[in-house]
Amino acid sequence: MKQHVIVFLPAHNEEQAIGEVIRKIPRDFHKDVKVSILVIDDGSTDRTVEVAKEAGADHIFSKEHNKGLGAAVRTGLQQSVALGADIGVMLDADNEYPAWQLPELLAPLLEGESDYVMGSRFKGTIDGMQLHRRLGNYFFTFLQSILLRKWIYDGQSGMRAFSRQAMEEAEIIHDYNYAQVLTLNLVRKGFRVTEIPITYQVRSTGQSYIKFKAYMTSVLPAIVKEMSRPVKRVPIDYHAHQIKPIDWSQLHTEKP
Ligand SMILES: Nc1nc2c(ncn2[C@@H]2O[C@H](COP(=O)(O)OP(=O)(O)OP(=O)(O)O)[C@@H](O)[C@H]2O)c(=O)[nH]1
Ligand SMILES: [Mg+2]
Repeated sequence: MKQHVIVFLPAHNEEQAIGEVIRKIPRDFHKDVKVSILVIDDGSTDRTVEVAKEAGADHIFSKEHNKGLGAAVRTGLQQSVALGADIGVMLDADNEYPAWQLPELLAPLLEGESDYVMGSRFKGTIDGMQLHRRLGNYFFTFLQSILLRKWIYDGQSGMRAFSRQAMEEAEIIHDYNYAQVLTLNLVRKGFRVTEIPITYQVRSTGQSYIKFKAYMTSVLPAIVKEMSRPVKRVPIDYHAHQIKPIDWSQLHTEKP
């Protein structure tokens, strides 16, 4: 059965980057995969929405006020389900992540091997990440590995794919961020997580959202809160998005 993939981009004042990101998203790479694009505009005050429309976004969901990245990703998951997505993909709008690797990100879902796929920068290549960012990423990734008793390479990736069931069950318990609490939530519910290597290049435009103090005072307590909550394991349909037989030649795109 044809799989409808919705790629959603959380965006706050990304007018300089979002157009290129949208144009880079491969849309016709497999006869059984349809790709649509949804922008979650988190109260942008610049031309993010206009630029996204011009570049070919199919849906725009605008929040009147800036609510934070965690809230934006929560909305992205909910709206993707509401729009009828079989698979949802979250992609940062700042042009740091390789949109061209979308088929590789989807492959474990389309093969029925995973429910939640993260693009891993530390399994792939990284261009320009500052030392303190790198250390912060190592720390929060290691913390998640310990808490889940499962080795993770990159817990803060801005490129992830979700099965429909994972989107429906995912709970993001704070508005500031999603990266860690979402993985802790889904893995504890029994969803299978996979990481694939991606190429990453630090942003050259716009403004970073990460502020050290806010990150520590919001993210650490949220991790404690998520881990103290009981969550129910979910009966998972392991083959919900499997395409049979998978035509590999169609799932390959070249780096532009
Ligand atoms: N600045 C900001 N970005 C948001 C917000 N909500 C959603 N976003 C988007 O979330 C994505 C990730 O934000 P980034 O600031 O790039 O966070 P990051 O990639 O962890 O940090 P950098 O390494 O500095 O890029 C981008 O596409 C932003 O446009 C928000 O409230 N503020
Ligand atoms: Mg970024």
